[in-house]
Amino acid sequence: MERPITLGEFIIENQKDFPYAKGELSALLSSIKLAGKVVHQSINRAGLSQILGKAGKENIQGEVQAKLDIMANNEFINTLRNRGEVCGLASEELENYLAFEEPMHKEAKYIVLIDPLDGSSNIDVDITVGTIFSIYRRVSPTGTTVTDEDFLQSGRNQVAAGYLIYGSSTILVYTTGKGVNGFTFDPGVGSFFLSHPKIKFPEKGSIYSVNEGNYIHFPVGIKKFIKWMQQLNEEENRPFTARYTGSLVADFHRNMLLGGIYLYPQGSTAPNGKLRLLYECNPMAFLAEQAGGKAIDGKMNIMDIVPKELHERVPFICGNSQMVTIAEKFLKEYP
Ligand code: AHM
Ligand code: MG
Repeated sequence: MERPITLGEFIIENQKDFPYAKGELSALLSSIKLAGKVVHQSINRAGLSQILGKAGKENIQGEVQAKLDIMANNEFINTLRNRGEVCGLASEELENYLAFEEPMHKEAKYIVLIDPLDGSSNIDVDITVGTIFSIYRRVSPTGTTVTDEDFLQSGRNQVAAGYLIYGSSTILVYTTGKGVNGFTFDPGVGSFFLSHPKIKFPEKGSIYSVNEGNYIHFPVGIKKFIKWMQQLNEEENRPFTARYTGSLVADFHRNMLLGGIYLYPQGSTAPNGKLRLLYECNPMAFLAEQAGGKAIDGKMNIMDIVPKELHERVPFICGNSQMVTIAEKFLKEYP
């Protein structure tokens, strides 16, 4: 049997797609791959190495940090800082962005935004979590300190985005704007192998993921859309199936492979929903579009939003294109 290509081989092979590339983006992706292996290892041994549980601190969003949140955050920051491709990094776990200014970062062109451990409330109960990353080229001149402008770019400017899903297998899924590919980690060999080439949403979806406990708070259009998905219509394969883990990465991954829609709408208690535009929504929107799907905030495409602040939240509806378009219609009809 032919050996599948490794992530390292794939990255190098595809480097030529970037006219300006000198291998820096490839090196950056390799750093993410490396940090991902370390986090995979820690998550797998978490119950044995006493790093489950809360850290006793809150992050900038006022959310309780798990010990693994902090561990994953440090791992990604240190790994990316140890090499010269990144000049600045913003994390869901940190109040402000970091400027990397050691001599090795002088020529660095890239900034990274990261949710180091998404769905971390699931860790202690052994449910899938993930890491989400988003990569941009800086807009300020090389060699200067990074500015707000470098981080507050619209999602359309992303040069790469992806996630690691720490599930029954650990898989790294990413895009550089030329489709979406997934690589499964073989812990015995220590390498990621191409297992999910050219991922596309199935044309029709029949799964929906939403925290229905918040139903009472949802806008009317979303309530009507949910009821529509639950109605009997054999021709359209309705009622659809509800699946919600509380880990965006897990819900997105399943919906992309099997066909479905993820919703985190606004509610009266969360006027802009819960998810963060820069660390969660933009990278998932980039992947979704590259896989033939769609992502909106209810009114516009997620990647067209111009961010105003680092930790901005937006309502998020993302998945199979047909399903998102129907949700959009309901929202227009019942604003
Ligand atoms: P986190 O980054 O603090 O883990 O929060 C994001 C997570 C998503 O992964 C998930 O879809 C959502 O929050 C679940 O929220 P809720 O528990 O309100 O349904
Ligand atoms: Mg998150």
